[in-house]
Amino acid sequence: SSPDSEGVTPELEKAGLLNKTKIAEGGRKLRKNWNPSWVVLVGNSLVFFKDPKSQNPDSWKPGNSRPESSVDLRGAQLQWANDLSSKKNVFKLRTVTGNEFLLQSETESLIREWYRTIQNVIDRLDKE
Ligand code: I3S
Repeated sequence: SSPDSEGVTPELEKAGLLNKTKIAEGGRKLRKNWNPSWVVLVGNSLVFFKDPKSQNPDSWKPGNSRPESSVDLRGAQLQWANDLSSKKNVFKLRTVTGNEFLLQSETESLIREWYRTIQNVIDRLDKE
């Protein structure tokens, strides 16, 4: 049988490199610090990896590398946020706990695809 025959490993929905900054923690505003981040959408979570060495499709698997942080998408909100940055193609992700992130790509099609995929997960969780 396959290693995941019991369904313990959640489905990998999407992974890629985006620019990321956290702008609020628990509702408290933070100073921006943009950095490239390897972003993985898996199950109900968006997982961020800092280490460039971990930028491969197996990175998200348990034990393969340590995530910088992880966001629970249940109840989260997405909105385009070009007003919050001088950069183009920016959206804001806000968690139920009041953590806020900006995610950005120079490639419009790529950031649109991320927005759509994350919104689909949020919508799916809203219906549960
Ligand atoms: O919204 P802000 O505060 O103008 O964001 C810029 C600053 O955070 C800036 O950092 P310092 O104020 O520490 O120098 C960043 O380097 C910029 O990238 C931020 O603006 P953008 O427009 O890139 O989100």
